[in-house]
Amino acid sequence: MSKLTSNQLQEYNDNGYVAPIEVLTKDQAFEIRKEIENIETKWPNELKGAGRNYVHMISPILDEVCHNSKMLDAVESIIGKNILICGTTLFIKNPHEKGFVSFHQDATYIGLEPHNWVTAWLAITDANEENGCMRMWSGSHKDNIRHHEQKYDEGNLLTRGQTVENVPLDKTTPLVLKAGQMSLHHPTIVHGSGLNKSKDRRIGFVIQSYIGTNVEQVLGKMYVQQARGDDTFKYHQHTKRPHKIMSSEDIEIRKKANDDLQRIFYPGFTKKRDL
Ligand SMILES: O=C(O)CCC(=O)C(=O)O
Repeated sequence: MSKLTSNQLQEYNDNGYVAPIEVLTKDQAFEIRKEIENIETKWPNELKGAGRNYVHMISPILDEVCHNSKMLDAVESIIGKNILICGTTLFIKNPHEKGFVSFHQDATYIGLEPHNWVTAWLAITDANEENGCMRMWSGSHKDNIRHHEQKYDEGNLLTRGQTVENVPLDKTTPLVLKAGQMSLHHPTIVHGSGLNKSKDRRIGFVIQSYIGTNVEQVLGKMYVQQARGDDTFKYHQHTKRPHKIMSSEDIEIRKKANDDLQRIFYPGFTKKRDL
């Protein structure tokens, strides 16, 4: 078992995140990158915009990552042994593009209650200050949900450009990771990330999120897989794991899942981000 140590747990409780956690070797991370780029090459529209969600449903390789025992051991230390995979997202920032993520708290718009869940950000490439790694406002998870402006600003990778304004940058810490390492962050920590100013892509594969089976979706419907333990609550629709890349059956269920996710991200909003 590679559970979090008591120091790591303390770090998570005090700061709202813990990192780095070793998950994959650099070569294994590179294999994941190749899988992502293989999908982008063969199915060019599949991983654009909303297509960056629920990617584990169409690729056995990405699916396998979500069930990685090192990730699950660490997650279990935080949310307990009954764990569901409730969504994945690729946060890709290509060089020379305007992608950034405004400061926000995930719990504000994702509809998962209570907050017995944690987000795992796995670095597929290195993530550093030059290529726009996440910046965390340590300790901000201890406060309530803050006001978020819906800014819809160009390049913002968040759906509605949800933004906590006036975050003191000097109080935020860059979350630097090597390819294959992961961070875990709390539902209410304020975090964001800047532009990629390097010459290569920055890719994060994010399990968004691992949830305890006691967590409900209060804004709509999400599709889950059992990662560990039992689901006696049965709040969510369970889906089966993919056995081959892009099977038509998996594509269909992913489309449903993504349509439902859009309804969660845009409740009552007619304006949508340009994809
Ligand atoms: O990848 C990024 O830069 C931001 C990701 C993020 O906001 C998240 O995983 O909650």
